[in-house]
Amino acid sequence: MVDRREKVWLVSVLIVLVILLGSIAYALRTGYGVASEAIVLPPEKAPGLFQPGVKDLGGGRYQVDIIAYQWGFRPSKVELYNPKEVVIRIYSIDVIHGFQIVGTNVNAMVLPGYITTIVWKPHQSVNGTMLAICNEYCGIAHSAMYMEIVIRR
Ligand SMILES: [Cu+2]
Repeated sequence: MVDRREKVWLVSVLIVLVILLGSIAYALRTGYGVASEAIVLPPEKAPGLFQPGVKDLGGGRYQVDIIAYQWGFRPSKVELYNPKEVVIRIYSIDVIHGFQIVGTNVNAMVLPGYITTIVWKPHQSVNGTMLAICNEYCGIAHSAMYMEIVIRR
């Protein structure tokens, strides 16, 4: 004879199991994965295809291509004049790094072999020198890994 409380627990566990397996089956069927804007770029092809620097796309739009390495960013400083939209693309040439612009919601993980793309729309009040740091521990001099983004209005 099964106790009533045992039945409740048994049914609860079965419900959770059905939801879990159903979620996994749904994810596998629909191809759900980790949300990402990452573009695959094999390291051997990167030197010719990914050049660090700032491109002025006009109308306050910029594309900033950054290489992350142990232990810095190249370029180490960029200047943007009255930016409305900044497409930041980051490529790591060695290990996993992070990219965070302090005081903003720009925060991404940079995996070697992928171009990480972030679109940043700096608020009109953003002015002066912004600090961008690596926030994934990447080695002994990780704490010294940063770059400056100078916004001029
Ligand atoms: Cu780091």
